[in-house]
Amino acid sequence: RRWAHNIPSFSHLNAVTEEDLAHFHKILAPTSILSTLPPNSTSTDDLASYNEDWMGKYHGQANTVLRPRTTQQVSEIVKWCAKRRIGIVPQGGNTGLVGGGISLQKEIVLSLGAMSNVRSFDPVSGILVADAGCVLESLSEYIAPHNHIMPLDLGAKGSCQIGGNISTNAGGLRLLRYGSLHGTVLGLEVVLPDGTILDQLSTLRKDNTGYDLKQLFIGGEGTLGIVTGVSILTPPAPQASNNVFLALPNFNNVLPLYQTVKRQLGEIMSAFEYIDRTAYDMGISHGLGPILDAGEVGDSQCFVLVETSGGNQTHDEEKLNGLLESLLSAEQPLINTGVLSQSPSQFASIWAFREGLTECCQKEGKPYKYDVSVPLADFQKVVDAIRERMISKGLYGDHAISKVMGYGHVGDGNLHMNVIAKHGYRPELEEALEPYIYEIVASHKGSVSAEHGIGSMKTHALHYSKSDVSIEWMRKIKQVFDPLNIMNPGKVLP
Ligand code: FAD
Ligand code: S2G
Ligand code: ZN
Repeated sequence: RRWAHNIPSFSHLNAVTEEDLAHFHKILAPTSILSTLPPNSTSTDDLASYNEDWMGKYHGQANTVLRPRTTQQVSEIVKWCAKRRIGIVPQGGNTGLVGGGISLQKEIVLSLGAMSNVRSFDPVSGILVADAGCVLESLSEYIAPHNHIMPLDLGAKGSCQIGGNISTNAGGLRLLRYGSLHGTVLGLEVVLPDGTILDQLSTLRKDNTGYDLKQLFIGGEGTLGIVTGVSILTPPAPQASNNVFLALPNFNNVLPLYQTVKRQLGEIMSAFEYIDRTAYDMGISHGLGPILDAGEVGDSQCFVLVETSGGNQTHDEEKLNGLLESLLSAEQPLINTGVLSQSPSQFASIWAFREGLTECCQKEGKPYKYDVSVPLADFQKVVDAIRERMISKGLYGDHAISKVMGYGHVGDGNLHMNVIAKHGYRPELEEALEPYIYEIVASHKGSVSAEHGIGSMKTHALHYSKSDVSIEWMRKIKQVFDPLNIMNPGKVLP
């Protein structure tokens, strides 16, 4: 059984009893409750999707899942759990990658999935107010006819919820252009660990009155309260979107390429993604693409996807064609080959290649994921150091670690390392990887978690990226909001 690092003892918490369940039945409709306890006696299989994470790496033991439909119901559930000292794991789309949404012991899972109404959308300002359980992709579809887009996009869009995105402060493929949720979220409605409803669902662009409390819940990973409502500023849809997919002879060309692209495309550049050759070959082997002619790709060592979002299709295409020509005609071409998407479907298939890599990792085996921030110049060095490490430990090859690869959001300095365990997670593999990888990242003055958060996976690694003083004051904030430690206990803080 793969579990989080030395699971903390929740001696301060109680498991759910039939009496608790009877109380939940007073708050919720029967269809909103799944529990192995009588009178529900749901089979554990029916709870499986709530007790296992997207990667199949974390396994919870919750015997009760509650699916409230209103903020008031969330508040009443939390009040009862506070009184009875029952742990609560808020859960959205369960696509998180650090075990944050999976129970560690007998906490209940409080799923926001049944709270999926759009409350309002103003097509003039682009301000959207929605329940936390709205799936990201469905919000995109809701505002598209009004020529607006969500300010974030990620491969999990079909399942992840806006409340979960906010709680993990998800970055994704559009951060370079539209910034982080710390800037685009205007207000939140949160049920605090004592059941109080904190209604800060402001739709004001500017409101400089007192401490900005909502920022604590953005990236709070469900440890300070349950986000039930979101007010977010959505940008107008770009009039023209294009993308190019480029093959580079080697990694050293990425930096000069990034500088050239930024200079030549300027304000219309909206994404700059990196894919190393191992990840590229994996994608091809699982049917992604093809995007480039294999002959022209030759022994290219890495690939870059650049997207532009501008105001004028023709103008932007001219800029991109000019860029491609200059790259290919240079004395020392920075690229071996490249393609500019010629149609919406080609545009989509280029993005599908990048977004599909995460799924491919799951098909290859069980991935150890290290979502880190390191200086762009060190991306390849860090990936190679991990591969060397596993080789030196005799843990590289089909019997253990079959692939070590890197891809990610260059513009954010965010590298996603995926170390694939072909035959499943094994303690000796993790022991070879951790804390080695965290020490490497720290030696590059990086962050051990760029966008996926800490969850239960990295509580022991927080100190590599945050000082003792920082961690001490995070504890104080946790103590103020959740003195009973019932809200997602064992997550984020060591
Ligand atoms: P869950 O996984 O259900 O929960 C995540 C955390 O938030 C948990 O700690 C949970 O307790 C808490 N939580 C959830 N909902 C609430 C709520 N309403 N109130 C309080 N706490 C809550 N991440 C990126 O940043 N960038 C990417 O590019 C990216 N790509 C991905 C691609 C794929 C294919 C997958 C599977 C994941 C990817 N992720 C990415 C991970 C991303 O963080 C999660 O997918 C997403 O943001 C979490 O949303 P969720 O609704 O699935 O939350
Ligand atoms: C991405 C998803 C996680 C991973 O694709 O940008 O955030 O390591 C990642 O594939
Ligand atoms: Zn990412």
